[in-house]
Amino acid sequence: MAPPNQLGKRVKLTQVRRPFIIGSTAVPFSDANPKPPGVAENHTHSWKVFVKGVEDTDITYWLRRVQFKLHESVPNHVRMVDGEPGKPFLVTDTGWGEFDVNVKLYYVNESGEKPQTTYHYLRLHPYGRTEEEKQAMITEHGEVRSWAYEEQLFNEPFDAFYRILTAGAVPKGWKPAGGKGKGKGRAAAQPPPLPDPESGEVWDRTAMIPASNRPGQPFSRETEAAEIKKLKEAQAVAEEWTQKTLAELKAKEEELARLKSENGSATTATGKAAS
Ligand code: SLL
Repeated sequence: MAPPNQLGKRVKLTQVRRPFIIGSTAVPFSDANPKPPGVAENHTHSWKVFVKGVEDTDITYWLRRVQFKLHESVPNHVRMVDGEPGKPFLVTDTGWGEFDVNVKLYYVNESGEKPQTTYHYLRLHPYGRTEEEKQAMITEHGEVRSWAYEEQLFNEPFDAFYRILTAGAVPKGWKPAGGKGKGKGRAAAQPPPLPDPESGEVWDRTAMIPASNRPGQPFSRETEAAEIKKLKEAQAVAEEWTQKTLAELKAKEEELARLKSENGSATTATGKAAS
């Protein structure tokens, strides 16, 4: 971490959000995915676990390195991966079992942020709440994907880091043409103007997400809309249950009140009779 006095002040009342993906992909060994020589007899799958940008955009301008802590049965189970611009932070290996991967994110020095830990469960087998969901996961070579959309929030970032985060969007993989942006090459170094927000294009150094899904790019506004629809439907079901339960409760309370009053008048009647 850079010493705090070099980071400037914190930018108050400001939050910068950056989407990213944590995921794993596993494939069972088969003719289509042969076991490499030297891999242990009991290993059944090859797998990879990664942290990367949505649409494979660069995230190394805010994320410097990732430590993947694997299950202790995996040789050399703590893997440190340094960022390479535009490439995922990636670990590949083989094994026989599923486990929780401890994923520690190290931010760029200018951020002044401490590392943060998150988790990802490495899946080898199709999963889901229903048999149908599990079946839907099975692909041609038995590949199992467990990918999650995440958002990194930077609250009141330091001035120097805020400037890095907001230095300006550039098309994916864009490099200034000619030199390092000094002297003559300078005009050519300006990135083109931003695309129309509705175009669905995704640029580096932004929080953009694509308009629709494509193979290998499952997170988009389309996915978001489908998720919102599912949540609304679930909310409607939950509300219906609540109404039904409340109606039942009311009926029971009325019944209780009726029985109590019947009981009360019976006691009074008995009391009167006895006196
Ligand atoms: C289980 N909770 O007990 C899991 C642990 C561990 C899987 C699974 C090691 C591979 C290797 C491996 O696949 N470990 O020997 O390199 O089911």
